[in-house]
This record gives sequence, structure tokens and C-alpha cells, in this order.
Amino acid sequence: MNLQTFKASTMAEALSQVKSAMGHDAVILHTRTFFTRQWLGLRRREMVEITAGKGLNVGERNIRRASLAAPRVAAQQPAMAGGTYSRQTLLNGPSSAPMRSAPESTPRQTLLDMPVARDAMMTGLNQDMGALKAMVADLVKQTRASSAPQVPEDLLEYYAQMISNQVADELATEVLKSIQKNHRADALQNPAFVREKIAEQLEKMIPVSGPIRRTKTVGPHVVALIGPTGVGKTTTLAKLAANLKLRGKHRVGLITLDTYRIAAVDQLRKYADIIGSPLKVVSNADDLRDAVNGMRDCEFILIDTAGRSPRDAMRLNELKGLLAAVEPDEVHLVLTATASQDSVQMAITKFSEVRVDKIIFTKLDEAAHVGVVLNIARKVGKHLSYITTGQDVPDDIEECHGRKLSQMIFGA
Ligand SMILES: Nc1nc2c(ncn2[C@@H]2O[C@H](COP(=O)(O)OP(=O)(O)O)[C@@H](O)[C@H]2O)c(=O)[nH]1
Ligand SMILES: [Mg+2]
Repeated sequence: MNLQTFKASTMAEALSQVKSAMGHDAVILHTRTFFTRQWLGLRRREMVEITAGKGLNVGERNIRRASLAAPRVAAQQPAMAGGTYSRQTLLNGPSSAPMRSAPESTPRQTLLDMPVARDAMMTGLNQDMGALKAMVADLVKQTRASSAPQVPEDLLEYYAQMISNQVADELATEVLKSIQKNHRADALQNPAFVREKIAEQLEKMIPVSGPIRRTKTVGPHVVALIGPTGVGKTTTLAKLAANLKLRGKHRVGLITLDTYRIAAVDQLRKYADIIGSPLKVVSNADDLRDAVNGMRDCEFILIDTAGRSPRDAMRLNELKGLLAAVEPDEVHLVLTATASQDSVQMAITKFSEVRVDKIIFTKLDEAAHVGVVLNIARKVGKHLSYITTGQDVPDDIEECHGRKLSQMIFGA
């Protein structure tokens, strides 16, 4: 028989020493905890000691299930028949331990049934749990320290919600720091109050232009929509036209430069018919100028354009020439909130070479994250005019407000 003792600062460590020194079929005979002195005897440290054996005269594991047929035989079995230990290896672990399974009321008590082994296992489990808890607490602390160094503890859940909506770290931190600075700690315990303050803060920080407004008294206010293909330019133009005409009772003329696809013209013609506005289809700068002049009696003229890839410098340049021919009062770049921040950023850079006064974000109903809109608004220094939130003309459009975006993040 080979008996050895192992000392370590945790039960798990001691067990792993037993396993590596004696193998998986070692048997635990005894465990105890004791203290050692460190630092010239000034500090006490708790240690665990396991005594384990190998090569004992162990019989095969012999767990008989208690059966209704032989209850008395089972009850008569001695706890350790003939001094023979039932084999219970380290690897069999607690889950297979007979002590856990009440129906296996085996007459032959295995090692793990013995109080000493049970204590050892419980001590081990407790220590492991303690170590795990400490590790999780450390991780949480580290994550907070690395990702939200500036955000006060009380506001962390708002920070997390903003970040999960892809609001940039700097923006989320700036908003929450300012809230913390300006309000008492007890007020920050009220979620409705904090959400309201975040909305106010975003309202202040996000540059918005307000709706399309005609300030002149003579001649039409000309608005052009430009942007990549499929972002919703034509649908948005129809929404704007319908609202100006049907709700604002203004005279509205429509012009489209999108002659590349018959369907695109048909789409706008259908809207123009429903709204009851004139539509001109043009394909060059001269015709565009003529069309605008021909609608002099309108209060508003809305110009739809063909989608351009931000990478296609030639067609962007062509668009620039077309717009220069009529010098619109406002050029809105239409972008979709479903795109990645990088592609949105790139589109803004490229289309700015054409001309961008304001930005419309479409498809917020489909966007997984509202953060992109906020980040862009904060970063590019352009004013946001509208957001669109669905395919319905004329309803799914509204003026852009920081408060609205905040509500989208916090679901208020
Ligand atoms: N879900 C959703 N779809 C939209 C929105 N705006 C436009 N669309 C859809 O996007 C698609 C492309 O729109 P369209 O106006 O033709 O884009 P354009 O190529 O930029 O003129 C159409 O199916 C529209 O119905 C919006 O706010 N939400
Ligand atoms: Mg279109």
C-alpha cells in the first residue's frame, strides 16, 4: 500500500496533485485544513492536506440497487465487509457518488460515503465556488475599468444599453458624465428621471435642421434628394411631397432625374398622380433648368435623383453638374440607418464633394441599432432633417430629434 500526503492552498489544487502523483484510481483517506505562518510569522495562511492511498486492497465497485425483493439482505450487509474498501476513484466524482443517489442504498459503504470523503468534497466544492466568485467579481471590475472607465457605477446599465445600440463609447460616456455632474446621486436612482435626462442631453448634442421650410416669398423653394441606390430616396420624396401638399396645402412640383430605370419613373408618377402634383422627367442640366423654370408658380419643388455609388467618382461628378445647374435651396443626402457606420461615413465623405446640406436617415424601423445615427450626427457636423420609419407614404416620416432617437434606444 502506498500512502502519501499532499498540501496545497486549495482543495482543488491538492486534489490535482493527488491525481497527477497517484493517478485517477487513488483513494482519499483523510483531509484536514491547517494554518501556516508567513512573513516572519505575521500572516496566517490556510492550507489543505489530503492523505491518499494507492494499491489498497480494494474490491470492485459493487453497488447493488436496493430492490423490493431483497431489502433485508441489503440491510444486513456490513458497512465495510472484511475490511475491503469499495473502489471509488477520484474521477468518479460527486455525480456518480452513491451518496447522492438515494435509491442506490447500497449495503457496502463506498469510500465516498464516508464522512471524511464527503467533507473533503464539500470543502473542495466550497473553495472552488469561492474562487469562481472572486474570479467573476475581478472580471466584472476589469471589464468596467477597461470599457467604461469614466461612467459612474449608478449609470452603468444605461451605458450598457447605449453601447448595445452601438452608440459610440465616447458619446455614451459624455452623456452620462454630464448627467452625473449635474444631478444628485439619489436622483440617479430613478430610471424615468435618468432616461429623461439622457433624452435632453441627446437633444442638445445632436444637430438637427428642423423641417423643410420656405423662407422666400417669391419663387419655389427647391429641394433635391441624393444618395446611394435603394436607400429610399423616391419613397421619402413622395412622403415629403404628400405632407407638404396634403397637410401643408402647398403647391408642390416634382422632378425626377432618375431616367435610368422605367420603374423608377413609374413609381414617382404613381405618387404624383395620387398627390395631384405635376411631375417632370428630365435627363440633363438644361432640361432640369427648364423644368424648374416651368414650375415657377409652385411653392416647393422636390427633385429626385438616380442612386449613385459613393465609389463612382464620375457619376458623382455628373450629379454635381446637374445640381449646379439649378442650385437647389437644400440638398438632403439620404442614407439608410441599416448600413454600417463605416459605409455611412464613406457615403457622407463622397457625397459631400457633390453637395450635402442635411442628412435624412431612412429605415429606422429595420435598423438593428440606432447608435449609428447618433454617432454620425455627432461626428460629421451635418444637420439631420428627417428620419423615416417604414414604407407607408405619407405617414412613416418625422423630423429628426435627439429625443426620438433616445426613445428608440431606451424603448420609452
Ligand atoms: N422598412 C422601410 N423600408 C423603406 C423605408 N423607406 C423606403 N423603404 C423601402 O426601400 C425600398 C427602396 O426605396 P426607394 O424609394 O425606391 O429607394 P431609392 O432607390 O433610394 O429611390 C422600397 O422597397 C421602399 O419601400 C423605410 O423607412 N423603412
Ligand atoms: Mg428612386
